[in-house]
Amino acid sequence: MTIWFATGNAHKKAELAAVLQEHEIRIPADAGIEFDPEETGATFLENALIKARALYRLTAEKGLADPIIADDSGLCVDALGGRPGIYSARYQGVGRYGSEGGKKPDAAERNALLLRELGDNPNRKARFVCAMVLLFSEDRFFAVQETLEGEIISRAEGKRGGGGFGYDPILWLPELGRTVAELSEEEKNRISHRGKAAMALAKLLGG
Ligand code: ITT
Repeated sequence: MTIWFATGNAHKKAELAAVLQEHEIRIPADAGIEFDPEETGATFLENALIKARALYRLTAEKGLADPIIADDSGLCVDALGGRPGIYSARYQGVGRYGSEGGKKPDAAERNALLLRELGDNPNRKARFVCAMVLLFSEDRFFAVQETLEGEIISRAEGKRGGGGFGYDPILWLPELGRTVAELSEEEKNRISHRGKAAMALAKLLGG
């Protein structure tokens, strides 16, 4: 079945497609659809629904009736009161979250900014959170939220690994002795917030 994934993030698409192998995953960019809805929600789930409904309207206008998946995700750091959380993509360091104007920091810069903000705080506990919805029409959907627990790597160590994206190089998984960026795509999908959420939806979708 064709499923539209309401994202502009190609890394997310690759991760979801690897779990939902039986299905054809399409993102707005695949069809030349401009897609950047304002994420005004107060929670991951609200933002996931905003994205899913926005793409549902756009595809319905084109006469398409395929299911929509959307994910809103981020890194929640305990010692920072759960920040950057829903603002992870817009994090600009020390409590600053930009949405427009100026040059936005790239992932490597955001990682460095976060390590600087956390400093040498001994409480390194953090988790990735992913809220994912499978939406069939405006008011019909399934929702799931999953996490991946870890610790922010020490400032001295900086970052480790070249896989994944975003904050993966700075989230250390003590049980595996590796950062998320040091996992293969398959390993990450097996344990990650997004992978586990996608597996739950895969069961609902069937083969
Ligand atoms: P869409 O909104 O278009 O889906 P996005 O990248 O802006 O793409 P979010 O609004 O959900 O997605 O922001 C999530 C941010 O949280 C993302 O840009 C990363 O910085 C971070 N993040 C989420 N999942 C991650 C993962 O698996 N590994 C590393 N960083 C992740």
